[in-house]
Amino acid sequence: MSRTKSNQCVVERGVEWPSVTSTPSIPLPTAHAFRTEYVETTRLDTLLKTSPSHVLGIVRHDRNHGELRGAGACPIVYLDLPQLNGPPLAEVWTSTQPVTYHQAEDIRCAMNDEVLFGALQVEERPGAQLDTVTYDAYRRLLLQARALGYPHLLRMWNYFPHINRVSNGLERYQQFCAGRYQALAEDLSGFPRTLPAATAIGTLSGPLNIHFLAARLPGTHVENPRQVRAYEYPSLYGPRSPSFARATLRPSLYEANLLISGTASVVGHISVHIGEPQKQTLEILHNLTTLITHAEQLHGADRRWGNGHALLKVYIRHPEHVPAVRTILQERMPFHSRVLYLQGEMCRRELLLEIEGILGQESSIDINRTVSQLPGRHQQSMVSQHEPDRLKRA
Ligand code: 3EB
Repeated sequence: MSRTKSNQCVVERGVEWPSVTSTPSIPLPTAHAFRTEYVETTRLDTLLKTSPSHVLGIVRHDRNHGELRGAGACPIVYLDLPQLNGPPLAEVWTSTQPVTYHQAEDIRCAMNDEVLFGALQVEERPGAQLDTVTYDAYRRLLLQARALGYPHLLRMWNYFPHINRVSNGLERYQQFCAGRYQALAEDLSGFPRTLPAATAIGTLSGPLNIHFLAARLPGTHVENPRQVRAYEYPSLYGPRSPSFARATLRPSLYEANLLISGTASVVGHISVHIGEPQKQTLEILHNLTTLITHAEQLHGADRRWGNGHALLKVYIRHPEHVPAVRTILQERMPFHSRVLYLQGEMCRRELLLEIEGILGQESSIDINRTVSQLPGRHQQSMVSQHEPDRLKRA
């Protein structure tokens, strides 16, 4: 096992697990519908120039950005979530399949044969209610995704400022939840079981900023046995429950992805370890491991996520908590991962951080398995077998 102690390094690798099996594998072609990577923003111009039709989208975390040349119709998301470690990084979504772009009104979409990456920003006009603004945005994005042939939502990201501020007698997060619930309950087929994984984070400024991943084929939504389903939270947290699943699994021919929602120090439906960033971090790791293990149990355990790729985003309310959180993650992160730290506000005042992630695993044919055992694409393990034990000690 090797660990990189890279205190200056921006994107850091977590603990690397040794390969669990010693069985040789035959790698399949690395075709993928999407992959995400953190790229230094100074490299974006070059990237867009060299692979213009293979970029699905870009998520930037810098407030003072210059215009990107060569971006054309590619959806670019700008979030005022100051990065807390190292040189500015953008999250870049690429595809090995050619990408086509579509813009209708303010919804910008990039599509390939399997998935659609979409983004929209809606200014909140003075006097407008956030629930109405959210309802309208969700209505339109659902309509658009369906019209383009991608009716299945896999993952939603929601950002807006002053998430904990009360206006008109209701916290803005609760207003947001009400609008989102209304639109999805009316229009998402199979609601609430088909709800996608999601993030909702408060930015320091900006419009209501939503981006999402939708697909031609449905994903599998996964819940966390340690947590109450968010869409079944009691009304204590707001008149309408938060509409999301804890994770979405997307299996495909050459790869599998687990899209993990913003995960907080919530057990059951209760926020735990109030005022204690270290303990919240450990609780989140416990939640993540439980979720990943659960996904593995549901969908088969013949995969090694230990040498797959994982991108994590850690949202932190108070920048001064970064060193403590980072020390824990460097020591205990159960898989090989790149971690980006951003300053943002969680939807409950007492939550100090939240971690989301995208795990990816390329298929590889295990030559000890027969071909008949290989429909494998639906039976992919989420983590190396070592991780649950390790995290139990956490
Ligand atoms: C929680 O577990 C923490 O409203 O979309 C995490 C991820 C949270 C997504 C959302 C909220 C959302 O309830 C909060």
